[in-house]
Amino acid sequence: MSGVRVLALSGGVGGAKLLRGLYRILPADSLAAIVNTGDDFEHLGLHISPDIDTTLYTLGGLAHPEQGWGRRDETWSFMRTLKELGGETWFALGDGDLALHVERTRRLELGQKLSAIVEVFARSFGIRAQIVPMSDDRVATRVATDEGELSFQDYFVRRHCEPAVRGLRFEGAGEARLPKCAREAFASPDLEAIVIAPSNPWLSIDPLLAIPELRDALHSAKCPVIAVTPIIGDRAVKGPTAKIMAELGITTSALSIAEHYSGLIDGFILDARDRELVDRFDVPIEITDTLMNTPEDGDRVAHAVVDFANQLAKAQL
Ligand code: FO1
Repeated sequence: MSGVRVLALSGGVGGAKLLRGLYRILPADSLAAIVNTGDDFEHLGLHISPDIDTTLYTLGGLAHPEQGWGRRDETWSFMRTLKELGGETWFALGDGDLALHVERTRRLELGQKLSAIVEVFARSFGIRAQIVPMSDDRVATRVATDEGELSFQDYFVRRHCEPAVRGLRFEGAGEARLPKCAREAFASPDLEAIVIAPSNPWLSIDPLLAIPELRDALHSAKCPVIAVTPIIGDRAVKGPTAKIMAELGITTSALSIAEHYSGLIDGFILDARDRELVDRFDVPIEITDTLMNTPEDGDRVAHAVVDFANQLAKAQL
C-alpha cells in the first residue's frame, strides 16, 4: 500500500509506546506496524494475541495506563466466576478484553486471516495506522530454560520469568510468510524510515527477524533502518530484558542491543544517560531521552526517529 512513510517493527508494551508517538506525529495512514505474534497462544479455547492487542489498545487509547497490557476501566466478572468454578485463572482476562479474544477466535474458525481480523479491530477502535501481525501463519516462541522448554506465556506469566533462560526458538518462523499488507508496506514508494521499536530484542523482535521474507526485506530496504534502545544504563526500561541478557551471557548495555542488530541497522537511538558510550558504536548514533512515560515523551522519541532517518538518508545520497 503506497502512502506508508514509516514502518515500525514492534513487540509488547515498550514498542507500543513508540508506535503511539509515531501515530500522533505522522499524518493519517502513513504509519504501518508489523507486530510480534510469537507470544500468541490458545487459552481456554481462545486465540490470544497479546502484542497485537497491546498495540491496538495503546493506539486506540484503551490501554490500561500502568499495566501496559489489557484495557483501562476493565471489569473482572468473568475471572471471578471462573475462579469460583475452579477454572484456570493464571492469565488475567478482563471482560472487555475477553470479547476481543472471543470475536478473534470466532473469525479465525470461520477461516479469516489474522491480518484481516486485526484490520477490522483496528478500524473499530478508530485506528488509521496499519497494524499487521508478522504472519498469518502460526509462529510460537519457545523458551529453553533450566527447567526445560516452556511456551512463552507459561514462562512470562505463569512462571513470572523466574526460570533462567538458556535459549529461544520460534517454532514455524522459517516457513512463515509475511501478510500481503506487510510486503506492500516494505515496498511503499514513500517509505522514509523503518524503525525497530524499543521492545525486548530476544523476546519480541527476534521472532519477526526469524521470518525469512522480513529479514530479506530489511536487508533490501532503500530507506534507513533505525533501532531505538530498550536499555538505559544497565537496566531494561520494562520487563525481563536485562535478566534474560544476563542469563544468555550478554552484557546488559545499549551496546549489546546495537550489536544484536548489527548488519540490519543504519542508525541507533541511544538514551542521553548513556552518552558516554557514543564512540563505541559502529553505526551512526542519535542521542535523546528515550524514556516514554507520557504521550508527549512518545512524540519526542518519534520525532527523533523520523528526523534521524531523514538525516541519514541525506548523508546516503
Ligand atoms: N501479563 C501478565 O504478566 N499477567 C497476565 O495475567 C497477563 C494477561 C494478559 C491478557 C491479555 C493480554 O493481551 C496480555 C496479558 N499479559 C499478561 C501480558 C502478556 O503476557 C505480555 O504483554 C506479552 O505476551 C509480552 O509482551
